[in-house]
Amino acid sequence: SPRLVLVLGDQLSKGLSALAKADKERDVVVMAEVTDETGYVPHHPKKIALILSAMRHFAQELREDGWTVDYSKLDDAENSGSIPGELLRRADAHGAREVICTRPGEWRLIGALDDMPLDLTTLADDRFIASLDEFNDWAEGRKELRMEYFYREMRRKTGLMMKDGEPAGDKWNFDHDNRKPAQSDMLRSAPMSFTPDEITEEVLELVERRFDNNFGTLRPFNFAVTRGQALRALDHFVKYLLEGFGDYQDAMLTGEPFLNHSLLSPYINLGLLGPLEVCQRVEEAWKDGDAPINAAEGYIRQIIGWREYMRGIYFREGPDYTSRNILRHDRKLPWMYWGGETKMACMKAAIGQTRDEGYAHHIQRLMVTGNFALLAGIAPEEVHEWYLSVYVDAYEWVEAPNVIGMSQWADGGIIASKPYVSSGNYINKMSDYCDGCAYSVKQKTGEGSCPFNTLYWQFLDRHRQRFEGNHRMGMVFRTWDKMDAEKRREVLDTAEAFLDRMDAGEVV
Ligand code: FAD
Ligand code: DLZ
Ligand code: SF4
Repeated sequence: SPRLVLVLGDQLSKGLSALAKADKERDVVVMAEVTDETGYVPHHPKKIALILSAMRHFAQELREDGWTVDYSKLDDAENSGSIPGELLRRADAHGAREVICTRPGEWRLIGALDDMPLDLTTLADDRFIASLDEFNDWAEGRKELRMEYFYREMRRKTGLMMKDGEPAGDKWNFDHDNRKPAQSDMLRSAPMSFTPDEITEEVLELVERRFDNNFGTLRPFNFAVTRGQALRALDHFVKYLLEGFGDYQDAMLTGEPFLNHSLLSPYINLGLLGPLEVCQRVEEAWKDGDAPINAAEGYIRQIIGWREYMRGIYFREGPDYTSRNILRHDRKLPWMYWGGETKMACMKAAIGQTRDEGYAHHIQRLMVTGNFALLAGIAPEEVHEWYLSVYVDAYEWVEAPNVIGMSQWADGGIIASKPYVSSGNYINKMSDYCDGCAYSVKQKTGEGSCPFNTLYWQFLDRHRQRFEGNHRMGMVFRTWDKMDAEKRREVLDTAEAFLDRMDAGEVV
């Protein structure tokens, strides 16, 4: 009898370990659209559409390659609604007992598969540069798991931008060149966009019918849904946008949701592009003189450094990671995150483009919506669910360490040596948002002052015991202590009043 080969929605790679182990002549590939996966959080409609359309296209390509594929559509009458359910159903139909899978990217699903009454062989997901063993070996015995050191190992391992064992340009990291604010530039290319074909159109109608109430705008839908298209998107980025990536990677501009970012994370995370091939393409552009070293190095670091490091942490820390809450934050996520009104121009811009595009770039996620949630003391689990829902590239293995660890400091500093908090000043420096805001970034307290300004101090005051001893934060506490007592009182009162109004559901 055949074995079943599970291919999940984010495992759309021809070289997937489960496929490599299987026999085209004998085995049956199982792919399934199921309500368990489309419903564990209220995913953005663009995210659901991308995954389902890419799955349908991938199934078609597998069939063209000669595989037998049992594909379950979400609307099929017999659909059991879960991945284990669909495997059991297919096992019955074929008289099969054995299932081969590549390890899923989420503890929830790993557990569900392990509980199945079938013979399961789980293979490592080798679409990453570092295996989990390699990451754990690197982490073992270290007091601090700093990304920068892990990144250097990955540079050595891949040989990317290395010369005779030394980093190209004699520096590992060119980040200090990468903090320029951006100007509006009519000549900057937009990311590549693709017209939906028949398969995608059918999916869009399905998503419209079934997920109309989820936060997020479905149309226009212009994502790549095949590897071929994703490769064109990669080409487009390298040709037109990479050059300015380094300089402007931290900048934010009203009305320009993408700037020089690559928008490749959805495709890499789905398996349509491999992380190494993306980096090799970027390295090649640098070698050919088409991209400066700070752009190429910065980009490669995000992928072979941050992305791999986040995955290592997620699997190293275990299933309880998403419920960590070291700072004991328990405020409810305010309605503005789900599209409710806000007077804060930066939040409005970041959340607005998230609703429209399922996308915000790193600094918007970290220093606007993430910063605000941390300062306001929102429960990290709610913040985690929001990020997992609203971004097209969000899968728990990469989202949770970014949110729970990097952004909300809820893991107690495994990822970030100090919390990513800032006053309005940082946002003002890196964006043009403050120009059009109802609040004044220059004003430090009182009615009309930028909420980030007062919440920042209130956060530090609230968590003084924990952070005072952190050598990178001593300075800010000294600044706070130098303010006169009355001013400090006013700052704290303004912050409290703001939070009270927010909790009462007022538009803030
Ligand atoms: P670019 O700016 O063009 O960067 C290039 C690539 O580097 C990305 O495609 C991505 O693959 C990788 N990368 C960059 N930073 C990170 C990082 N911190 N972690 C992992 N990979 C990184 N990324 C996700 O893929 N999924 C998520 O759910 C996710 N959630 C995030 C939540 C928060 C609070 C924060 C601060 C960051 C999150 N990130 C997440 C990381 C990063 O913001 C996105 O990878 C990036 O914005 C994707 O857009 P891009 O492809 O245009 O990226
Ligand atoms: C995110 C997602 C969605 C929305 N739908 C499906 C689906 O219908 N079928 C499927 O196999 N996978 C889907 N996924 C991706 C899975 O949730 C993903 O494999 C796990 O979260 C592990 O990363
Ligand atoms: Fe955001 Fe404050 Fe600037 Fe308004 S003034 S855009 S709230 S940082």
